[in-house]
Amino acid sequence: MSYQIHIGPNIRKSPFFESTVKAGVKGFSVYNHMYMPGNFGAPEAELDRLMNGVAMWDVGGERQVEVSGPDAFELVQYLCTRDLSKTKPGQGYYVPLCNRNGLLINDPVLLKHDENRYWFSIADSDIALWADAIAGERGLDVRVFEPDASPLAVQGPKAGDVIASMFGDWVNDLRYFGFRETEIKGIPLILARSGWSKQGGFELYLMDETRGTDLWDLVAEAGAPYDIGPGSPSDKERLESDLVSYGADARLQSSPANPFEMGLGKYVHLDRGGDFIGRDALMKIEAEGIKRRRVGFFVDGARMDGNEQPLPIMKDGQAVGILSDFSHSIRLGRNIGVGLLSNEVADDAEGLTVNFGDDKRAISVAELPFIGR
Ligand code: THG
Repeated sequence: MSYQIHIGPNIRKSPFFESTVKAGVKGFSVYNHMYMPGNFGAPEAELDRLMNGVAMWDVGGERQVEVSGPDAFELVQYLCTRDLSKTKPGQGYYVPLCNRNGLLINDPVLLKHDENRYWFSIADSDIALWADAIAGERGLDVRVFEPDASPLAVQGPKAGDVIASMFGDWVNDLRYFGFRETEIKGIPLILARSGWSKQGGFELYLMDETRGTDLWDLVAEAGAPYDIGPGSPSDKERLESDLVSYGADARLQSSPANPFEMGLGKYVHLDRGGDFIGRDALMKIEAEGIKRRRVGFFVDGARMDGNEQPLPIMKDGQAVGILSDFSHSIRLGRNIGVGLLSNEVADDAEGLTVNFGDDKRAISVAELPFIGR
């Protein structure tokens, strides 16, 4: 059985698209209406580069939503549950976003360029339309738009060596989520210490979409002595490290969840003063207490690699939670996953099962993160 996603005008190509095709991409997913490489046909080598060497990932689908203008801070603060009063230019912040019902709609990194200019580096959901409508309704003097900026991630323990060899040793002084505007060979970009793994690394936000191939080639060349190679955000690593995936672990349309359930309550500052989107709903959710929470799972039995949709977790014939994502952890030698489990069974989480088609597996609760506590 084989399928094809047609290349057509309703899904965009990343500026690194041609380079990833040349590098042997074997499968794409779609993220923010853009093709995003999912694998290069060598899962072991791809994972090994991330864990022990250095990998480069086309994550151009992590689109930027710019908010700029005199009321930029006011709008951004109104959209975020997190208190941004002490934020600094040149620094990024993880800012889960909620709708007015207190449900997660995205979990971007917010880059603060200056007091009047911000980028939301978004996960997979339409944020610009939402943000611009709210700005309009509130009469705020801002522009909300998608700038020409496409991240290329360089991840792994040797990422620092590669990036320092290209840009200089100053890159190692950047704090986590810190960033600086720079250029290389006339290619404008923002260099950040960030990336969706706990193996360390950087992201280069290309700011001229016509130069994707040039930037890709420069990184590949600088990385060659370190055996750099292509890859993509790793499910295995993110599960071991417990990074949240908006889209897999929670998604408004298919598995709605609030930030307290997801373990993201530390980014919800209800008593910071001032109103914000979702505040009333989140106050109520907090007062009533959550009924389920994010936990890790071990899935018994032979090696299994991932699911497409959240799966119901059963106990005594009742659905008591969802397994949102799982994979085989090579480091632990076990199948691991994350999901949401009802409080009612959390204290006595024996006898839990998940059906993978006809294959019924026992699962048990595990402490998060699996690795790196
Ligand atoms: N890089 C960029 N944009 C992105 C992502 C990225 N947009 C989409 C998606 N990834 C956003 N989601 C996350 C989720 C977690 C983290 C980063 C982006 C992350 N979390 C750390 C953790 O949970 O330990 C740190 C959180 C914190 O400091 O508060 O790194 O990867 N450009």
